[in-house]
Amino acid sequence: GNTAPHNGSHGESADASPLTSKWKSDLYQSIDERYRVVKELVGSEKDLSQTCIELLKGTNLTGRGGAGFPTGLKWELVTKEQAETKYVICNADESEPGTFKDREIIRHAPHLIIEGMLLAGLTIGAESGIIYIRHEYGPEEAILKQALEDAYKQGLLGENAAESGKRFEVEVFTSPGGYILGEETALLEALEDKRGEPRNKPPYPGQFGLWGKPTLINNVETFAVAPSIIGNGPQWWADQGIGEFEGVKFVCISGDVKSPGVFEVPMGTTFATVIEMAGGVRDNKSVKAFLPGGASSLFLKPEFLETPIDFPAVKKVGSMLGTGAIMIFDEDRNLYDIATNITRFFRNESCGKCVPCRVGSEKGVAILESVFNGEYAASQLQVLDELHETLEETSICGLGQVALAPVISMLKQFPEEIPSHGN
Ligand code: L3W
Ligand code: SF4
Repeated sequence: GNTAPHNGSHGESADASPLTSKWKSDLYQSIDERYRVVKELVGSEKDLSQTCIELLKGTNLTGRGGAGFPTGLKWELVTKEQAETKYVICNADESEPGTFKDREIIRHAPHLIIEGMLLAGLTIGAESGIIYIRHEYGPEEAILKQALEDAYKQGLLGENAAESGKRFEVEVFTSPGGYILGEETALLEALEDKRGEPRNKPPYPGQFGLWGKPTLINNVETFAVAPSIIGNGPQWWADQGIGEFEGVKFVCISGDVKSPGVFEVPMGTTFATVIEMAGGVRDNKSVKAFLPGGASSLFLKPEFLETPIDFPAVKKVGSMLGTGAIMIFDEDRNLYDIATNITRFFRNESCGKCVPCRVGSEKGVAILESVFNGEYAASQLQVLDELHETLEETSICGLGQVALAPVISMLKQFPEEIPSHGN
């Protein structure tokens, strides 16, 4: 792969993001190199569909929305579906607390997302793509619309997309708002103008998606890295990581660090290194705990800060990399309070479709608050284990399944944080 240093200049954005200098040249192509991959592929003799699937399957790329389903396999499954109409959807409804990487990618490299969607459309045999964006991302939506206009002007999108002889169009849809609408099937319901509640899965959107048609849904970051992988090959992707770890990851770091922000890091970088990149812990305090992958992940002790950033590696130490949203809590933070607040968030965002999640998340918050206020003895917290088990087994979507997991991980690992009130 071409790893020659690039000065990061990309044409139109004068906004000096802290992110800019952290991007690698191969991902962050200059304006002249835009849409290089799709143009090369369309111009070659290769079967574009088969090539894209093979190259993606040749890597360990997994979905960057947090759940980590293998990307190449997803593209292949949707390709194999027999249907006249298929859709490509980019999930830009970034709402997981602590997660703001997709916003940076949209701001600084919208053309990579469009190229990724176009490659996906030509691969699976879809003629339309939709970017589903959260409504608070107004400035980013404007950037995307400008980039789409440019892509149409260049002939990348339209009746004969990139001179492929095939039609591919992309439009932006603004989410009506709400965390749960980022769940892929709730997102589909919202697009169909229905109440935004998750559907039962299976069938997965790959089989039964928008208007019942096979639909490929990927996260912003997944689409943005796909062209580089397809253009440079699996070995290049593997080489981007440190040692045995493959590829790159966009991480967001927030909480008690001096300069919260988004960084593109090689897989295998440690959490401790990302803290350093963010200027270190605020006021030179020490870390009491951290969340490696957003509000849905499990709390980890500081001894795990040396864990390499990688999906299996974080799983091995008992949490998950999720969306790559690293939240740092210093020695003076009250973890009970923080974990209760996370539980409140899920309680508030529960769509109410299933009873265990609707009632259970409320019950969880009530128990946590009662112990905090001294109305219940701390021993009551044991009930949360059973409640979590019920929610995990009976909730139809990820929200209910993980609603109580972070607080339970906190209680188990940091029992000293539990309010005692002398009992
Ligand atoms: C075909 C199969 N496709 C799975 C597809 C599925 C989906 C993807 C992952 O997210 C996570 C949770 C929370 N044939 C398939 C298949 N798929 N099996 O793979 O599916 P799944 O069900 O594992 O997860 P999910 O519902 O996509 C749940 C996390 O999301 N979360 C919050 C996320 C917030 C953001 C954000 O703001 N950006 O991502 C909250 O619950 O941790 O792990 O495409 O169709 N056999
Ligand atoms: Fe709605 Fe919760 Fe059920 Fe998900 S688990 S569908 S958020 S009630």
